[in-house]
Amino acid sequence: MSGNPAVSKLTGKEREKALEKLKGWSKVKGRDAIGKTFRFKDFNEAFGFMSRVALAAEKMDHHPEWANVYNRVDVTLTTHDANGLSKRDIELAAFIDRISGKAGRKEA
Ligand code: H2B
Repeated sequence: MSGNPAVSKLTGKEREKALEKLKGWSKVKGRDAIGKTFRFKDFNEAFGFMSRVALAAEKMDHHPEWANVYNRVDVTLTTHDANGLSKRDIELAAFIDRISGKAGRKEA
């Protein structure tokens, strides 16, 4: 999907600045997206995290691509309407980091 003029792709400088502020997010290979893997104590904590993100995402009308296996949640952020990374992804990433506590860790 593309074509919502309200969201535009970040320019080179904008994305550099935005990514500097985020910890542990890395560029996804082969697409204009960022990703981070979160590990929790158990499934209950992982799913609690996902529930909190889901409620915020719905409010923001900006939704993550993600997968969960037991205590692990792999999150990918990109803006489908912009065909790439936009400031909405940065905002959602910052929110996710705030509520994830110390759980977030970059995948080795
Ligand atoms: N989430 C993400 N990640 N990218 C989008 O472009 C997007 C979205 N667009 N959530 C929203 C919903 C749009 O489809 C609705 C109609 O506002």
